[in-house]
Amino acid sequence: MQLRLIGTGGTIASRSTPTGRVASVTVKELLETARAFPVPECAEVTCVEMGLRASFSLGLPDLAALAGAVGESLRDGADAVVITHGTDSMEETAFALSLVHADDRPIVLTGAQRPADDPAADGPRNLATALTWAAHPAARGHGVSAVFDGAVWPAIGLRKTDTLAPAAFGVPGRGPVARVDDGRVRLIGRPPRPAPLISADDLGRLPRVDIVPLYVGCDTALLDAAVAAGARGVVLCAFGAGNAPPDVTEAVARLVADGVAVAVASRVPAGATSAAYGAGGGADLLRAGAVFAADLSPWHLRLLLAAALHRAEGRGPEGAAVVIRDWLADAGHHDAAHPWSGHHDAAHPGG
Ligand code: DAS
Repeated sequence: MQLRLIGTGGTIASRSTPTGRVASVTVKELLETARAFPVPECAEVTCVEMGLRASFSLGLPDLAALAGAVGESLRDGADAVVITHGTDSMEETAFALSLVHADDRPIVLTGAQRPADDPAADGPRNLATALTWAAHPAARGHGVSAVFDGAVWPAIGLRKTDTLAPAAFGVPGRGPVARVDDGRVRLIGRPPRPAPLISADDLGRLPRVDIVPLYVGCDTALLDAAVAAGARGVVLCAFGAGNAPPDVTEAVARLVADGVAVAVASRVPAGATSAAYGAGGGADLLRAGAVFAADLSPWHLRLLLAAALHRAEGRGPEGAAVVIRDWLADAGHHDAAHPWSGHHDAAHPGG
């Protein structure tokens, strides 16, 4: 059993300094600290250092490089890849990798909420747990997952749900796919796994997609600014199940007509979007040409929309919407058509 361990930095690799926490612990050192806990004895672990970075400073070219390193590790014959990563953007990296990798061999991310020099550091145990899950036969076919505080979470739907607590992650509305307790794996479920949409290199050249939050009293200034900055797509972080004030909905119709793709996620952490309300709300957003994307978080939907625009090159917002709907169906979201979807593609209301 060959495991490849890739270090990218984050709190798991950080120590306190007079100017704040800074990543300075190499992935080899992290592996040594993890050996204080049960780690798979049958596995030979080789380490690759990709940089000691805070995950809140990563960009898509960094994710492309990481996806490339994962692909290289698999081509080298690794049976699984474990990545140490900052928690702040782990959900985006995990989702981005899931858009790229089709292999049955597991890709597992982990990190820590407490730095390496904390007397109660959680990183060593998390890393040992991640190695145990990665090496276990039950992990095969799961695609990308994240291991934290004994729970194994799927990449799709993953969210950081607590700023500081050791149980930092969750998939709202669903449970973990497995638990690992004292080196023993307990499998809970296996969510559907859509086929990859893009290559590792594509990740570094996706079109710009911005996320625009909606809030009481908001206007269309941020939406227009995103498009002026070059966004080819916008994700609305919308009210409730996917509603917007009427002037935002009017602006969405204008943008879609101009070839800008608009997708709808919710400000609410759990539950699916649903194009239910008129008076400028979700039903009108749907008629304006926005695509609804089940319960994807704004951060995941931003990556999915960018990948869909890349895939649908030249086919505009409707081409991207088709890619998103197909992907959502493969991910298990089988929504019935909305009777109120009006003139806009009533047979495919957008998830
Ligand atoms: N919040 C820190 C972490 O958990 C910083 C980061 O994401 O890199 O790693």
